[in-house]
Amino acid sequence: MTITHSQEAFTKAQELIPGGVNSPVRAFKSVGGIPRFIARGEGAYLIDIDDNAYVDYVQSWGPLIFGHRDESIENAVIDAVKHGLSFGAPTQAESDLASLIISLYDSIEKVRFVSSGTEAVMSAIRLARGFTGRDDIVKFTGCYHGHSDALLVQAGSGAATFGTPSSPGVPADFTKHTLLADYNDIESVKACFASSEGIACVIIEPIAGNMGLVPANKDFLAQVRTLCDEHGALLLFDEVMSGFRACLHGAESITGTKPDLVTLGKVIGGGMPVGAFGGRGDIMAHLSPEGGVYQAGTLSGNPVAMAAGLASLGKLNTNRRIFGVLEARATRLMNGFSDAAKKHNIGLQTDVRGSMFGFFFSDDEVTNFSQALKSDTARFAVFHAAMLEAGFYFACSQFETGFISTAITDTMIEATIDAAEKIFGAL
Ligand code: KE4
Repeated sequence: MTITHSQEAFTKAQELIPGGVNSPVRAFKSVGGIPRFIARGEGAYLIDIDDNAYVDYVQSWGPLIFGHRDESIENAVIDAVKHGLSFGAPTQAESDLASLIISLYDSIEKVRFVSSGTEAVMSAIRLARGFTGRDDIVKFTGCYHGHSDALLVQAGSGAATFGTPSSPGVPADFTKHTLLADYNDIESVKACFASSEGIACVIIEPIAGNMGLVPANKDFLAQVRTLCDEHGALLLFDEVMSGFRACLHGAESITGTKPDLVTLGKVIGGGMPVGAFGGRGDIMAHLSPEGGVYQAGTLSGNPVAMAAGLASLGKLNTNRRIFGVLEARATRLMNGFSDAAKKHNIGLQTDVRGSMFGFFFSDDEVTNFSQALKSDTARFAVFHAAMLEAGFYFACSQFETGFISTAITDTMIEATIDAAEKIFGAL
């Protein structure tokens, strides 16, 4: 496979843009090699500027559940563009998408649109703090909630549950109210509540996708809910990735635990920049201009982005069997990987939630971030490069999630399994 044009483009891009990319994970730093510069997407495929085609299991990190250039989404966007790009004034499309989301999430009574998942989470945290009058929040190691200051934290030294900045440029003062717990470990959550004057909210990816795919244990989520209720804290499900990817009615519908607030993104924008946060009406009523918690955005609810989101979500809503089809394909893919790994005595852990799938090169089950960190990332990097060379485009980090789109066929799944089996044999 020749990648001359991507090599040249990457060299040039690095002179212009830090790391040559506009989001760090795209630089292939954790897997090595040259990131492919994409010319276009077609259905299940990405085509790079050297005209190599890849079956795309990343789908822009989740948004493209119908694959690339879905006709109905494309037509909706083109039609919206012909009415104007942006108005900075309310449009019917915003109410239509809001109404659809509210109809699908039992926990969402009102919703506010923004332009990214980061913005959605940052705003929801401010709302939780404004509603409760409390400053402290709890997050989990291994969960990613966008790059706002208070959420760029890692475990403090020793047994401390308070967060310390994980990025230069974040003042310690900005993370001193962020407490860290361990995923699927209720004792660590209790420790946070015990060491705080008052928790505003617990934020969690109920189906974690940013340490690899690590779903929360149902009983654990129920215990977190109980702790929040006992202490008057809000429970915030960050479903920017899992929303409308795991199922149609939110993690609450498959875990049985109902949050107070939810953040969404990716699929609800159909590939255009959209984030959203919503939840209980009495909480959302505290948001400006109804209440005092300020939040705003020039392109929030952009009509072209709303059109893409409505087309994407509308199609999911009228074709609900899609989730069963996608889950069956994801399950086939992961079972195929498991069988191939066993055949070559390679330790592989796999999991599936709807159209989301994940795998770790590890002999042991992965239920939290410290276990995920023990996986063989060097082996993952070799696998990633070899699959790319074979024409299969997987996430360029072990700590990400893969996705199935409706454009990926059973034949493509079988070809992917065959390629993986050959690569496992050579590992
Ligand atoms: P954005 O600001 O990237 O739209 O959303 C942030 C975010 C918030 N919450 C969750 C659960 C998320 O997964 C994300 C973003 N996901 C990553 C993929 N792991 C985006 C890809 C990237 O950073 O380039």
